[in-house]
Amino acid sequence: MSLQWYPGHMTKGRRELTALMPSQDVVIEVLDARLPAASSNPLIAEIRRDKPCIKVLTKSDLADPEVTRAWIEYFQAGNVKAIASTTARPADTRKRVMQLCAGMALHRGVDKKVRALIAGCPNVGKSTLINTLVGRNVAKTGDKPAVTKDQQLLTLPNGMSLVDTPGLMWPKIEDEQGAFRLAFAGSIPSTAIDYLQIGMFGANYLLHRYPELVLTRFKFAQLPRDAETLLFEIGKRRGGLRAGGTVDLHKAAEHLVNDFRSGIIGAISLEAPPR
Ligand SMILES: Nc1nc2c(ncn2[C@@H]2O[C@H](COP(=O)(O)OP(=O)(O)OP(=O)(O)O)[C@@H](O)[C@H]2O)c(=O)[nH]1
Ligand SMILES: [Mg+2]
Repeated sequence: MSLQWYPGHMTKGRRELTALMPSQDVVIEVLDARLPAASSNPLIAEIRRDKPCIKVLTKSDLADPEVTRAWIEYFQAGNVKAIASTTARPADTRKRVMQLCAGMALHRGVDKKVRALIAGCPNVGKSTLINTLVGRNVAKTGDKPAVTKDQQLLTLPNGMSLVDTPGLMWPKIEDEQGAFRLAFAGSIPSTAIDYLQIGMFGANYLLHRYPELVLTRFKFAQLPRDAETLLFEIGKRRGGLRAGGTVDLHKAAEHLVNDFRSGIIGAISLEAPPR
């Protein structure tokens, strides 16, 4: 699967990010804690170069805590710091990001106001993080990709400036596994990729990596033998049985994708750091 989804505003977003970068002290790169590698946009690394960076692994409430810890450790290096965040603990996130920002912009002098920009791929939680840092809802958020279409500059009470930026996708996604992870988590819209394909990917992954969560969530006596059987069984349980005993697998896939995204199946990570 080679995927092409590159809305017009992303070309503008990329240009604006490049123009903004030189004036900034810190880049807050937002990654989805469930897929920190697949949601790392190489374009952002390219534009950032060696500017100090805080990698914020958002939605950590939805990710496998042990795997998230491994990612945090994996990312720490020189002028790159990594932390996990969740909307369940906003005060914690605010405090840690502020402390790191202050520490990383020290070269400009203690009395200088820190300038930070927030970047990342679509739907990872950039605007939500802005709202957490500002302490009220100043940026529009939504549970689908490409909600933010323009840069938004905000000033915090302490004088620090923060820029929210539109999610940036790659012009062409070549890595099939990465594309499936992004789609399963909701960073690629369901209009750009087939739901059934995403559902099959998810079903396969969950069966292999989190079988016990699958058993519990869908109350199976035994584990379905493959991805298609899992979708079939989900379809049956959710009233997707059609006349003649066939199941609408598309509907079943949609159920599985939505269950995963909402966290109802459990705390699940889609990838672990290389060892
Ligand atoms: N469970 C959970 N959901 C979160 C968290 N942070 C953000 N979200 C949800 O993720 C979705 C996307 O959040 P946004 O802040 O709009 O994402 P964005 O990166 O600004 O997206 P674009 O502007 O489209 O690029 C929203 O439905 C948020 O409520 C979190 O820590 N936990
Ligand atoms: Mg946004």
